Amino acid sequence: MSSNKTIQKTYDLARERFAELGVDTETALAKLAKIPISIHCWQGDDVGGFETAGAQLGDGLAVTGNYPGKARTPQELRADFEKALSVIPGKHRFNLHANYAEMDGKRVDRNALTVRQFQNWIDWAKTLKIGLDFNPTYFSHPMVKGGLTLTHQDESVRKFWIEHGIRCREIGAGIGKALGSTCLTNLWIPDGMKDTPADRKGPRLRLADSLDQIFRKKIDRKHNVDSVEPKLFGIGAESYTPGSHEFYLGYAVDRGTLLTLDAGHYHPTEGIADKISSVLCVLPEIALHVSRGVRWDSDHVVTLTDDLQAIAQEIVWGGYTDRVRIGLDYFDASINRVAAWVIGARNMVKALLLALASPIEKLQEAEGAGDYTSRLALLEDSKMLPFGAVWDYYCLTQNVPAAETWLATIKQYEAAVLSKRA
Ligand code: RNT
Ligand code: ZN
Repeated sequence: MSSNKTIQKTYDLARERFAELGVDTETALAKLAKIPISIHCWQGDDVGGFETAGAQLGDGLAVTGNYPGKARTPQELRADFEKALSVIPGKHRFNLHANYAEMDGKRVDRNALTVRQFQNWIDWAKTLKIGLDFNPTYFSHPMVKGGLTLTHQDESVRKFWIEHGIRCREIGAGIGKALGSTCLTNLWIPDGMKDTPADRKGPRLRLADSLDQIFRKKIDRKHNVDSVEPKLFGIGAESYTPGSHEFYLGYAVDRGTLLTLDAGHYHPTEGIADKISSVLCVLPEIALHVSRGVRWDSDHVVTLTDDLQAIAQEIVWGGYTDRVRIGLDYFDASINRVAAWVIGARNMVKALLLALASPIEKLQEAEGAGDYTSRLALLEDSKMLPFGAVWDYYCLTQNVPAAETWLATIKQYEAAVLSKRA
């Protein structure tokens, strides 16, 4: 592998090449260092959480694979994530789910959780100087009845889950206040129907009412902001999802929440990139769950696809870096989970770098002049620019391994730590 000197030399040449197209790579890297990615806790333990040992995942979510070494305790998950962070350039956030509560001996049910069950996470985040985000957990629980939560006909079921939503916003506010960094509390429910419903309206009206109860209390937006996450379908809910895109888009606009666009939640060929500027015409802020569906919402590890690049381009080229909270959402249990975190997160950062170092001014100039020939020509030729040299240099300046060399660190960790887990 290249020495630091080679990386520097290669970068110096690359920098000149980018400058020829009007791109200042120094500015691009300074901007890149300021974009946090909210990295999801649930890749580390297959969405298991720590409420009860060996919780059964279901309710539309599925993790496949049984690669050894998954985190079995909060301590292990924290250590694994620290290892991942040590090879991801930039300053990022950690995205918790309510089922990662630490009970400290006495079991607290979802409708009674408080920030106390997350104090260890807060203390840990403080020592790492990172922000935390949060999610209510509307799955893997006996009160999910027939796959339904906030839309259930039975008021007692809805009430339980409304209380859970209320508690989670309070927890989000507590987290945001304690860390001095606004927490995003993102709400997704699995509710839906396997087969053709006879009533599409009722569940939606109940969902709107449940959400209104959850969001009734005003919370200082400095500490917590709320978001709602639409979905087209889930396993076992193929025919109908009350919380559809149109439902939540309208809800977010009307009630002033954020909207979370998950890359796996639309028709298989429908990307979320084009939705970003569309919804940001009306919403002040949105959140993303960057994921990769393969044939369905399969939550594969994020790779550097055209879809990912289109998402990053829209955020960067639209000037939206302060209005889009970028988060990751995938879970793969068939490979080393720490590596899965790293690969997906590094790819997200790479995609942002590609967008930041693109000759966007020249592209927009050509477009403005109606010269679509030049636009297409430059768009295609710019794909051959020496981005790799800039990426390696960025890793160097961020004190993380460049190119493929990070893997050795994770393999060592696997041999020393992960492989010893039963
Ligand atoms: C499910 C949603 C949701 C979950 C996480 C675990 O389809 O994408 O965001 O993946 O909350
Ligand atoms: Zn999601």
